[in-house]
Amino acid sequence: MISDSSAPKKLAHNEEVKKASHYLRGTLLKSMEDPVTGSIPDDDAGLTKFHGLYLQDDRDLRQDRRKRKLEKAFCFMIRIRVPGGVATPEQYLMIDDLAQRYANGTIRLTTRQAFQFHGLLKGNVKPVIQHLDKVCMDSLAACGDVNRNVMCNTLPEKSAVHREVYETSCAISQHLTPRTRAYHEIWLDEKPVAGGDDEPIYGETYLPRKFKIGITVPPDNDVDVFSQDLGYIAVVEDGQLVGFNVVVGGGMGRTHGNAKTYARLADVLGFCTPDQAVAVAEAVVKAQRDHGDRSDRKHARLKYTIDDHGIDWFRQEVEKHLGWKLDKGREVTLTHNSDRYGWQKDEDGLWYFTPFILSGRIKDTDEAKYLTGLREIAKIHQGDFRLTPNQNIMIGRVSEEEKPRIQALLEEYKLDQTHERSGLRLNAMACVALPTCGLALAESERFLPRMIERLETELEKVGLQDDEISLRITGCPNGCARPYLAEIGLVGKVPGKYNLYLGAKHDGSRLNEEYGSSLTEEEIVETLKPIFRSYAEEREKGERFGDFCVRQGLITPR
Ligand code: SRM
Ligand code: SF4
Repeated sequence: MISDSSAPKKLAHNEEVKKASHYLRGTLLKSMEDPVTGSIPDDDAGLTKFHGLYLQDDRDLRQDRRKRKLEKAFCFMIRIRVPGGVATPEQYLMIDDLAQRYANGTIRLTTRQAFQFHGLLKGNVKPVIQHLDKVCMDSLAACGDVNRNVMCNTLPEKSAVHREVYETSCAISQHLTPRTRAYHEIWLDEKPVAGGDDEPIYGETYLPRKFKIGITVPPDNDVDVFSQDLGYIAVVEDGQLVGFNVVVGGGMGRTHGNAKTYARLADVLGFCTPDQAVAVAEAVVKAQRDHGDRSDRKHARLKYTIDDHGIDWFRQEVEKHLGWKLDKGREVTLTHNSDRYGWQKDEDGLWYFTPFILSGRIKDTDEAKYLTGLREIAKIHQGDFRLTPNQNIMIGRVSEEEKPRIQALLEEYKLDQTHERSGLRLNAMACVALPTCGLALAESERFLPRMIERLETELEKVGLQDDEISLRITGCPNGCARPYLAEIGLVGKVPGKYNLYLGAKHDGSRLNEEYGSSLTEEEIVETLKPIFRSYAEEREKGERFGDFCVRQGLITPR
């Protein structure tokens, strides 16, 4: 049979669910109230993502519960949006309180500057959302086929520029937040409003796939701007923000064994002024809305739309929506995609402290009580908190007067011990993976401490303990900790085995490449040992580990 390539392709099931959902309502109200099960039907579970919720189950308990003929230990993960990554102490205290009362007692800082709770029982979802609303926080559009949390460089030292780029990220976030009242009706018990819903930007089927935006200010690239569907790189002249280089089509997600899926860095689309940034975001979103592949979710991100049609075609589509032409991108220099720890001062004389939080998991342990410590800080803090793109939380805008009291609490709760950490540890991230992530093929967050310890031992032997080498681990190839932008990336293949990637550039402008496949912990260490040794002995002055791997021909960048 001859296939007709011009025939319309069958839409992915999610498209039907979105269309039938009446602007993200589905039967959610009813299924969330069903006391018989801790779960909800699949189609509703698809819709909860747009409300910032994931239906999960504790995978550690699966086997035992199966044997005992019990349903899975269902629970919800909620992702709380923090546009631009800035939260008030009052909001932080609410997050802390809700984590204790309704979730598993820990707070998870994500790689996109959001908060997450794990282990919420179905009946606790609504009270949590209602409490969040009291401090002007929400989880709407934290997940789903819409624009997600807009990321923003934490930029402590240039307060005036930070204010502007932060305001831009909030303006974009607000402009692209879905207009449906479903969230307010389902979770906040608000009455339907006359006239019904309208989604002027998205339409009733929203986007073909998730959409991510991040803004950075050179030389920082903490947001990994080239991994975003849409990225803005600030152009600052004489201390003034003059505009942004706009980049499009980045993404990390791929699938093992499927070469049609790949990580991709964003291309430069052009330059816009600060007051054009929101319009550009809307135009890019609309172009992807109309041309993204709605038949195959593995081919639906903007990166594939651009590769299918070309960047020049895409620019024309965006400019059609804009009604004007983008300028050419300007010269910018990025130097690092990491966080900077310890105290830093801004141009207004305010202080910022970034402690290191392993995998972004804020909890109390026998060794250190970070959860209690940050709570005590939030109780007296007059400034803000800034969630970083590397799963840390910065205590921001501390006055000279307030600093000694904050410092005393940092010491009391051992949050000030950054200087005792190795360069590898301070540049390490891991995604959540097991036991909550339904897609995990291997451990990640729970594997990271051990992997760091083993590699630290080897690095110390060759005198590299202080060298900044980035290590990012994920439990599957989806790339939630942006592992393809790490100098050492480990990506889960099956339980206990990982693909090893080497050679990304420390400024986030070059992807790494696969160096070893399906390696055990022991094999990873044995593979890296000689490379660490030759790096220590043969590197050129100032040469970073990723660059060394490329120069030595260990991998060939694409
Ligand atoms: Fe992610 C799916 C966790 C950042 C690419 N991600 C998931 C889910 C929701 C699993 C699921 O669909 O059932 C994970 C929930 C785990 C759990 O138990 O909490 C999950 N992703 C995370 C977080 C929490 C990882 C972390 O340790 O911080 C991050 C939350 C960010 C946020 O606040 O919004 C997170 N995810 C990312 C990033 C990094 C980024 O955006 O900068 C990526 C790679 C960038 C990209 O999108 O290309 C990422 N997550 C994915 C993908 C692959 C998407 C793709 O294009 O193929 C999936 C799977 C999917 O969408 O089908 C996914
Ligand atoms: Fe889960 Fe994979 Fe994302 Fe890790 S990378 S949180 S295992 S989806």
